[in-house]
Amino acid sequence: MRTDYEHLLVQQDGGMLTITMNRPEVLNAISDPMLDGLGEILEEAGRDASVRCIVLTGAGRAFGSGADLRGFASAHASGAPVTVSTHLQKYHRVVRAIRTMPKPVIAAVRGVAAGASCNLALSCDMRIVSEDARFIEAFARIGLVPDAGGGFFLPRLVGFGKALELSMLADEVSGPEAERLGLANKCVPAAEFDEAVRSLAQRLAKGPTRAYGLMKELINKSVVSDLESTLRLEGELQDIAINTADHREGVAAFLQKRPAEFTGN
Ligand code: T3D
Repeated sequence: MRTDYEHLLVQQDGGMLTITMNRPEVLNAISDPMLDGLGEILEEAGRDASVRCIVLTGAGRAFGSGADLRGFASAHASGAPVTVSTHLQKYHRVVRAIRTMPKPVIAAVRGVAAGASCNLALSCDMRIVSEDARFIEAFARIGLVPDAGGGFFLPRLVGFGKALELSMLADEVSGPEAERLGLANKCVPAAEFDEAVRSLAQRLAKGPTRAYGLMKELINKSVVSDLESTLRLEGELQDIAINTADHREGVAAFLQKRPAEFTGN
């Protein structure tokens, strides 16, 4: 696994891979090297069997402040219309890598998660947040629409009306409120945050990885599908899961009254 990325720190501890967005002086505002690196690492992590859970987080006091705004004003200098949709494909590569990754991806959010950084967190499988977390769909503050997948994930996590409220008002959502709304899976006191993230990630890294991948496929597809198609897919995926070594180990462990030791196979 390559680790020398600009604006990113990459660290593997057993089956847990931690990717840290690393521009703390600008609250981890997203740069092109950061975005390209995220796409590359996540795709590689998806292929690397030694990685069984990924943690996405930010260095310093923030998760991330969204796209780096310092180049935005000069983009309009010539007066010609600006096109951003091609650039957004870099974000889409990251979102796709997270959603198609056949293993769990956790966003560990302390401090602010604004704009595209907020929406990258929403594209992860779970969000564990510190009490001091601040989620901000900041786009309305600068007259933009939610991007980086926010239009897909936000209403599915919090419902239609709340998604529009958070998008239009761009108000801050605290960590405890994020948990209450379903934006975060769990909010923990700041002093317990690092240990809570590590404990969740290590637990997932020791789980039945292939079944996790199949679960992601089932849930990803079910939110854009109908009952009949989902029931059909459930059968196809269970035919795969039931033939894994981890399934056999789980059943043996139950019958022998001992904890299961999953290998991810
Ligand atoms: O092509 C494309 O990429 C289009 C995609 C767009 C996607 C988007 O993400 S649009 C949304 C972009 N983000 C924002 O609008 C948020 C901008 N930042 C803020 O509103 C505030 O900084 C925060 C609410 C996030 C945090 O506030 P606070 O008071 O905790 O911190 P601060 O003092 O504002 O920021 C600390 C430093 O980080 C400061 O630098 P300084 O003054 O100490 O030198 C600030 O300028 C810098 N910073 C914060 N956010 C950004 C940033 N620098 C560049 N870009 C940022 N997004």
